[in-house]
Amino acid sequence: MDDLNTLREDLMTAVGAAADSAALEETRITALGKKGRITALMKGLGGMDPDQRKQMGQALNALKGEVADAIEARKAEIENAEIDAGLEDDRVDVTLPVRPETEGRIHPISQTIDEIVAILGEMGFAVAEGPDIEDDWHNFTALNIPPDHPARQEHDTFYLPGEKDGERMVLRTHTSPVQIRTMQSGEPPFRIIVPGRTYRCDYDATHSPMFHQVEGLVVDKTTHMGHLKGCLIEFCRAFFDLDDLPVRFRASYFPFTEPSAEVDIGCTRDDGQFRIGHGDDWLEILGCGMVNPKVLENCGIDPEVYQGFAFGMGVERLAMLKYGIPDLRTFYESDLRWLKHYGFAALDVPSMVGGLGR
Ligand code: 2NL
Repeated sequence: MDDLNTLREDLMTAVGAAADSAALEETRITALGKKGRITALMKGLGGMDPDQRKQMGQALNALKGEVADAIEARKAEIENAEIDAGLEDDRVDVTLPVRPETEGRIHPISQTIDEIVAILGEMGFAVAEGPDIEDDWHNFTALNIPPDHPARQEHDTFYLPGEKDGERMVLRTHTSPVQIRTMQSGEPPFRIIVPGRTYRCDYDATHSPMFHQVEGLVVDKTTHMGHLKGCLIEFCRAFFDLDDLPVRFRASYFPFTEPSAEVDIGCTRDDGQFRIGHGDDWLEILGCGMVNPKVLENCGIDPEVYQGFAFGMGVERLAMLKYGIPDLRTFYESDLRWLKHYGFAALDVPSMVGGLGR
């Protein structure tokens, strides 16, 4: 029995000292395994006389149960400790900086369109879109550009091969056909802007065969030239983020507006270097006018009841001026180094660029 007490102490000490699951399993095998110390003693019961066997058998069974219970208890302890350690290791440090990721850039054309739309959207314009392939009537005739009009030559039109309903289709030379479609299919008042791709057969340092425009149109019963001027002066100042930017309207001609004007902003120019803002020079940035009554009539709107103003701007030109991009052709070369330099981070959201109501 003394031997058993020593064995109990030995085994209990070993169980208590087992530091992990593997050590505990080893202790279990030492005690209760096929060749374990308790197992060996049990095998010896056969050679004992009945009284001794009964006594020893009970003692051994009790010891076996005690050791097994101790192992189970220790096992639970170890497992809990292991889970705790795992949780400790896995803890997330929310103060760590984010991992660097290769990030895309917003193309300056997209950025500029987003900025223009943000400013005019805040004024109450809705965005309208339409097809890049147009028929002659929506691109020209409805806009008071009849077949023999000299403006047709100036437009360097791309014609599609073949004919549809007996006429050649064109790649739209401006976004105006979208305003025509909007006026034809809806009821005034209209307050829309139309950003989109436009096409002209021309290619040099300042012309790309595909380029972008944003046009605007307001039609209502009392719309007048004061609205046109207020809207565009405010637009120019918000877009270039200059409260006191000088803006002037210079008489011009477009077949679809009467009267027509070009809008210039103040700038300075010293030996090639120029700066937008106060100065002794002017820079043309967009065209505009009161919608020609013939255009309203072509769209089924009574020009005796309604009048409107319209404007159009070239996105590439505005992007080049605002962001100092010297060569138009680089916009479409898809050079990643260029895009990294001139592009914008996706989080620079132009929610209200510069800002109306500053
Ligand atoms: C420019 C000038 C302009 C328009 C576009 C327009 C559209 C309709 C009716 C009347 Cl449906 N006008 N658009 C008017 C004046 C100027 O664009 O220099 N664009 C780059």
